[in-house]
Amino acid sequence: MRALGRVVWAWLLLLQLAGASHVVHDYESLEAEAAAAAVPPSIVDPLMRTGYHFQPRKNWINDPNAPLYYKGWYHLFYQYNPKGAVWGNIVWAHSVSRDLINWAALKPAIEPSIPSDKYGCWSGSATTLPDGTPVIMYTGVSRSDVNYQVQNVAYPRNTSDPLLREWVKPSHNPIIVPRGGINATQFRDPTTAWRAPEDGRWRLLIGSVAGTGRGRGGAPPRGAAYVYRSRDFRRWTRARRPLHSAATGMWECPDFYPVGTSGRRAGVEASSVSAASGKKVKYVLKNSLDLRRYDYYTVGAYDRAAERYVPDDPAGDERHLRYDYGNFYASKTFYDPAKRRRILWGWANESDTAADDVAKGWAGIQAIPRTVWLDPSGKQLLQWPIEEVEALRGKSVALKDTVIKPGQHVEVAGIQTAQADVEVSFAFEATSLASAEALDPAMAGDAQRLCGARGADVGGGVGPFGLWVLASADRQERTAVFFRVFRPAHGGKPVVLMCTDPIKSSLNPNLYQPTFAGFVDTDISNGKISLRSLIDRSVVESFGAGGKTCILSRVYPSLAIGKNARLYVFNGGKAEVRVSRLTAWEMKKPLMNGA
Ligand code: DQQ
Repeated sequence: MRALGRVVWAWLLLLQLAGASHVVHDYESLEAEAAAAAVPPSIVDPLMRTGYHFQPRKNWINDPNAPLYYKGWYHLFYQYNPKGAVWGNIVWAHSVSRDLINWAALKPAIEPSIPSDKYGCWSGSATTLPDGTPVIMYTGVSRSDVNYQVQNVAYPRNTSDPLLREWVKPSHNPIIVPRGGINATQFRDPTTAWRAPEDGRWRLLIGSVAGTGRGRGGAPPRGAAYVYRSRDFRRWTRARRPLHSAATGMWECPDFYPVGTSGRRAGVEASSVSAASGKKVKYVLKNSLDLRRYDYYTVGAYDRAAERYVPDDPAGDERHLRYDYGNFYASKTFYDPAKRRRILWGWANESDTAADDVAKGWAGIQAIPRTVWLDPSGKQLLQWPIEEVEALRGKSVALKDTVIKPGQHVEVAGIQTAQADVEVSFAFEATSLASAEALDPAMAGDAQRLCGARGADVGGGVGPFGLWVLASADRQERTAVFFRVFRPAHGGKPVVLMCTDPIKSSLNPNLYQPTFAGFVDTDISNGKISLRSLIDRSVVESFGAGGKTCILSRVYPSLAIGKNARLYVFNGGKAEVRVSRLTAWEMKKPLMNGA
């Protein structure tokens, strides 16, 4: 009881610490625009504010930075504008949590204060030194005229403070500057460093471009992840060649880490991998493509002697595996020593207008943290919401062995579903695969185009089947999350498409409502597939086939708000589909930075 009291007290204290308010003063023109734009009331309705996704009390947020675990506390830093709901004045906001679900805001950890970060404290990562001290390396913008980018470090002032409230920038900053042909305006977002047990040297990556101009035939310049090495975390030298590069344009927020090949969920701490144990791991290289604003990764091998990375799939850089086929960017993983897992954080921007954001007073959330591990095939990652999120589950309803006939829908009633967690297993007769639609070869490599052409309301063979979430009672508004099965033109195994179609998600006409889609690399010949959707008022985060394909979508209903939001299972195909089991839980609101 006493212990519980202490925890509650600690939370109250932290909530007080979080109370510092900020003044909006330099967004007059946007504010005026917002006032003139007759923002639909639903956008500013507090019921549209996400309930259990990470967000501060107000204002703009983007990239998650330097997630780490220290003395019993999880820390998340993030890009934050203390002065308004659009990007600008960027500082590192700082929040702490015991469980990755309940968060308390502290004062910003890193703000412009030295010549080498005077014009911005941009993204970066944390590394835990051998004595347990975390060190942050981040990008500082040191000239405003050309966005000149350098890398700085910051250390905790007091390592006995588990909340790491104060960060000190040593006088030897900046510690990495863009020399030797590096494009100084495209040189940012250092990764967590790793140390090879054999030589004790630190390595890290910095996102950049190789060369200055465009490639042949107007191709974008090569995105590049440069390797820097150091013995003392102070003097860093660049390896001659980048770890990897590809003709994709600028690589923001690179991430590079080992994953075990056993198929188990356990994570691998990068500095624990020796030459010998390296045989039991593969590596993941992720880059955030500035040109597309999506996060792409490949799985491959790391040649430690040559300091080079080679994707297993030679066409991997063009094939574009994504963490998430929706709105998810600038992500970053960290190794959680408390539960020996690797956790992925990613930023989800709004899909409304900047004027809407100013009117709401907030913009941006972080996706629910996901555990990531290597699929047993070795070809891709699997992702699943961290188990802690299940502590928020409240009242539930279930469906069992429910047949959804072609063209039918069934309501999942009895709980509020504006803030919910839904897990569903679908089944259909394997013989119905004969009625699956033919796959247009022109779209066979482009899930998004395919879903754009064969959206949720276009009848099919096997599928579309799935969920209508955040739906109004008359279903005028609804966001469809669904699967659709295709027969490839030249035979071979059926192709499964997973889509989120928000075309009908709102009566508000001013929204960006693209369909999002990815293929699901699964064997559907047994007629079974699962779906989980985390619904949170203006976000739907979905995990297909146990986390093989993930799609996060921002939606802003105008009718399906609060108690008026409904949930349905639907089947728009010709084949009968059975819900073997569906459970939907109401989700409670955790402590969220005083929001
Ligand atoms: N956001 C940061 C940059 C990074 C970009 C600036 C990615 O460091 O490249 O806020 O969203």
